[in-house]
Amino acid sequence: TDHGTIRVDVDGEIGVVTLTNPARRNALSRAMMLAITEAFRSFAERRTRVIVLRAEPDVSVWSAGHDITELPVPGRDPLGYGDPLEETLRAIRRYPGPVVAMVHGSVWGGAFDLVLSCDLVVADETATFAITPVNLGLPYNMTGLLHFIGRLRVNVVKELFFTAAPANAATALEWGIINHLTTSAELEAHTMALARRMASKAPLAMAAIKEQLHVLSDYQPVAAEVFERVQELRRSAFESADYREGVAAFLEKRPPAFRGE
Ligand code: KGA
Ligand code: KGA
Repeated sequence: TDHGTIRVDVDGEIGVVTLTNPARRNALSRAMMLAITEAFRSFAERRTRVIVLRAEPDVSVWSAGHDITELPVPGRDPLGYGDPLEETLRAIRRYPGPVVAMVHGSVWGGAFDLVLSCDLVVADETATFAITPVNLGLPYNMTGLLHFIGRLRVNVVKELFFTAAPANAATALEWGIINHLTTSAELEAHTMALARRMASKAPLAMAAIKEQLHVLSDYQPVAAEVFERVQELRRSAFESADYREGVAAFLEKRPPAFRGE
């Protein structure tokens, strides 16, 4: 199946979603996100046991993250509940079987959230991981931060968010971003062997265990007053001149000049 931005293949009990828009560095556009969400819906109907999410071989960028040209204009929440990327993250997290991210190349911004929303991550030595909202002046969202806190230590999450610096593959392994680090030559075979092993196991037990792990790790009770205070902080950022400047600077291919207002 060809959705333009992705390719969907079925290899026995394993579904493979390949990001196929290297000209845009696999930026997570609305079209691509709707195609992935739809692919997961049809995998679920066919009871596909395990899903692998990958880019094409030999790309230097696995994904450049949220399509910056499609970010909401300043003044609106850039990562609202209905954002197509957020819908895709939920589709992956709710999928009743394991989803494996297979990473060759660099992973940026929302694509890092996408990778962490998969159940396992296998990467090769070219993989790097950066979370970049402070380059754009964009206040990241609560569920997104919870995705990071649920997978990584808080000091690691803070360093990633505060520096926006890419973590290389060795660091990613040490920090627990990835399950396995392989050579580029072995990446695909290693990932598919792992997927096949999981695909041979009992799917109902698997689905129940995955759901329990998510229920136990994906939610944090937050008082209404606390949520509103944090939302106010986020609003002061997404209504700021700096957010406008961050997006404009990317589009104009120049460094941003932030002023804290
Ligand atoms: N959104 C929209 N267009 C993008 C894009 C993105 N995220 N990333 C790249 N492009 C476009 C880019 O403008 C260019 O278009 C083309 O893809 C090739 O990119 O051909 P055009 O019209 O000029 P480029 O930059 O020439 O490729 P490169 O030199 O190989 O560099 C690749 C990288 C990935 C290093 C570079 O494109 C880059 O820095 N992209 C942005 C990475 C980023 O900061 N992403 C975070 C997006 O924000 C996000 O996900 C959130 C929600 N966040 O951080 O909070
Ligand atoms: N329950 C009941 N009987 C067991 C048993 C078990 N978990 N494990 C071994 N036995 C019996 C086995 O049937 C055999 O009986 C004897 O102990 C010697 O085992 O002599 P019998 O009547 O044939 P066996 O298999 O001959 O020994 P071995 O060749 O040395 O192999 C050892 C292992 C541990 C590799 C093998 O016995 C094995 O695979 N056992 C099952 C391991 C397992 O999967 N356990 C998980 C059980 O489930 C569980 O704890 C939960 C709740 N869970 O996973 O969610």
